Amino acid sequence: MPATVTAFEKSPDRGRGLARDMRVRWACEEVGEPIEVQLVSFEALKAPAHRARNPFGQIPTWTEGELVLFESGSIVFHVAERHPGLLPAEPGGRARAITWMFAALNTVEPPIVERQNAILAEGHESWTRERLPVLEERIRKRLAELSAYLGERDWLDGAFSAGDLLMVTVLRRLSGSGLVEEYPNLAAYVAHGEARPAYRRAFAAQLAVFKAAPAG
Ligand code: GTB
Repeated sequence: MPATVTAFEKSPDRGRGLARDMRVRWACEEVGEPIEVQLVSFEALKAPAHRARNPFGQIPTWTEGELVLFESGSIVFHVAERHPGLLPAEPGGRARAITWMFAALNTVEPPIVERQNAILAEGHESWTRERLPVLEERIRKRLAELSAYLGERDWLDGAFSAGDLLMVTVLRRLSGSGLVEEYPNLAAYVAHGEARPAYRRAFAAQLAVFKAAPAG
């Protein structure tokens, strides 16, 4: 039986593939692992049945028989570990790809999440206008460092890996801000990820959910 992944019934990103189920969908498409997607309302996220899957009441979760996982990075790692294609077999390359997974989630994503929270949750506060440039400078620092490392490389370390998959989804969270475009090699890197057939299938699947949801 395929594993079940939870996703927003009605994603606030309006089908732009910015919510974290997109990472899991993409990883599964890369390795050919079929999944069932269970759509969850905001109310249901905080109900005991969902908190039994994720104590923090968030998507995505992964249910595979008795195994229940949460945290998108952990789920992507679980998928990548059990199939060829997302982690190199050679131990050094594998360890470096895992390092990039952590870098995407622990070093690059936090300031991006801060900015998104400032806009979505604190946009009405008087101090948000002054705070945003500070948050954007923090993001630029990380983007500049990543851009300098990436240089002319296609991917972060040799072949495409779960590290790239997570990094591309993290950078996509800046869509519409113009920040990634300040670093042409990062913009090209994101476009390269988005051009992968597996990415396109995953994107289409989450977009179909948004299109099928009643307006409002
Ligand atoms: N660290 C966890 C992980 O990586 O899985 C974080 C999970 C998480 O933040 N999930 C969010 C959630 O369930 C959805 S993805 N939020 C509901 C809640 O906390 O009550 C974050 C997200 C939300 C919206 C947009 N957007 O509109 O663009 C983008 C990303």
